[in-house]
Amino acid sequence: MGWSLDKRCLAVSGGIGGAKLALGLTQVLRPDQLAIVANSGDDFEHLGLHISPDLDTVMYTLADLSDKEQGWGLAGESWNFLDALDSLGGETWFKLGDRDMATHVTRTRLLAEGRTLSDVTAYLCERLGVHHALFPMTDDPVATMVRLRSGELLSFQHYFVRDRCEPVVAGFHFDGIETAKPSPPLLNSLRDPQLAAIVICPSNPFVSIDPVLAVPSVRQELSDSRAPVVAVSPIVGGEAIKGPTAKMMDELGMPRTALAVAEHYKDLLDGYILDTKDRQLVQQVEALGIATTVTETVMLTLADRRQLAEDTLNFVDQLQSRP
Ligand code: FO1
Repeated sequence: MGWSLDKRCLAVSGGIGGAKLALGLTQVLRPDQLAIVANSGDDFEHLGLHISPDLDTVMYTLADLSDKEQGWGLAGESWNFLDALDSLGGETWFKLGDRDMATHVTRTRLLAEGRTLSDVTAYLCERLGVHHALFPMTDDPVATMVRLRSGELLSFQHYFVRDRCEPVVAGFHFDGIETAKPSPPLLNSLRDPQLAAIVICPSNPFVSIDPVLAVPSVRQELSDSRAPVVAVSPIVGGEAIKGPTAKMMDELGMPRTALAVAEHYKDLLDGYILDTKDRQLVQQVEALGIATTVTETVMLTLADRRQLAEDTLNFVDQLQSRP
């Protein structure tokens, strides 16, 4: 793989699925070669705490501290705080483990002291031994809202956790996005002359990737960058590996195919990575003007994560850096 030390990669990630590829990329790229921007549209105030679920999911995954079955939260967690909160009649639908609480309390304290979300994330990563750069899409407040077919607007975590993704969606709204500015580290990464790849990880396109792309000027920066933009399909054989992506596509009237996701990202992409199960879609994706490659994209082991990362970077190398 021709990744000389002066070439850099920016990965765009949401929660669980994206974090797996982000981890794979950390296995093949040095800290100064890889930066990860995470969705902060899932962030919300809960019990007086500022909670950043996707940033924490990526951070814990890179720190090798995450609960591997759940994908979010910490391994070996205890739940005494939540039990005590329950006995006091507090809200317990959003599961906050005892060790996880330390992260939320620390983030809330540092934000209250005037630190930016980017700075707080860098502080937490440094304390947890995460050496690759991880930062939010913006330091400004953005709240992903889910518009239901009933017309009701639901906050993301109410939709995702409290209501277990059961309501029927009609669309999404990113509250505050109009005045949000890209976070300084994101802007630095997008404008880095040594940026040689932008990888959209296999996260939910609507509620994990779209909020990042919706931050004003991000799309423009992406198209101005010489770095090829490639995405790994989050849909394999008509199903999402985890989460509500396929259900959302049904409810949005989109076919639940990897091709439909390529069309969703169309204007941005130079390349698209299909799973071997979707090999038959190559011609249709290429008809969109997007180069494709086919590989195993289902990541069950760390070796799978590393392999997909290598396949992704090799694919980028094949794509000419744009003029
Ligand atoms: N996801 C759940 O499905 N149930 C939970 O109780 C839950 C708690 C939780 C606590 C901290 C945190 O950082 C993430 C948590 N998540 C939980 C995941 C969270 O809902 C994210 O929004 C998803 O990962 C989707 O991005």
